[in-house]
Amino acid sequence: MHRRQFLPVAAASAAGLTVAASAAAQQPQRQRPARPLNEAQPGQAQRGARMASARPQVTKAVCVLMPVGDSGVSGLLTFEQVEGRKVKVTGEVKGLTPGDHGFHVHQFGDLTNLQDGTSAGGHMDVGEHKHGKPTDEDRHTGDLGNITADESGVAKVDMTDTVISLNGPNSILGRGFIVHADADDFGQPTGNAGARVAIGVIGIAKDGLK
Ligand SMILES: [Cu+2]
Ligand SMILES: [Zn+2]
Repeated sequence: MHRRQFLPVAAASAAGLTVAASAAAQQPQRQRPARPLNEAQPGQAQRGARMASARPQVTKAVCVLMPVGDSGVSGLLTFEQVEGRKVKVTGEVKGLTPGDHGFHVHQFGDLTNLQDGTSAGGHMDVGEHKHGKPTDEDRHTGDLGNITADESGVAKVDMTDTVISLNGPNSILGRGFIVHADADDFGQPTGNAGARVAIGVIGIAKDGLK
């Protein structure tokens, strides 16, 4: 489970919808829904608040993408934390073949193997999810789908995601980023996106701390 699933509940109560509240009043025995795994337990709330005040918030991160092997693919990605839980991803990747290319946050910001990029590990996942589309409820944390290169091999990136974060449990800081040779077809277990053609590490931007 992750936060995506409980946003609509919060939104509904914020909008003043009373249906759920009155239903609950008529059923006092009703069990509370299970608490999502990544929600703080009551005892942790105060500790969390203290840590948050002591620790600066990350508002912006960058990832310089470099070629894997002799792919000739490179790029620059910028991640901005917007509206609390959303991350806006922008940038450009060049040197690609025209068409779709898998685009994922991977487990490790480890560039020691630039020949095939395997040092970045598999898809970043907080918890245990299946591989999926960015819009799927059940997806790896790092599943950002595809980018599309034009005839000149350039892909402009402009997407917003509500699962990855620059702060908290789903933080992508220090993780790896991979662009693949082929399209992510969203098949199991990792989307059949083929070889890794560009790799980078996601780090805090120079002007990214508040
Ligand atoms: Cu990948
Ligand atoms: Zn995945």
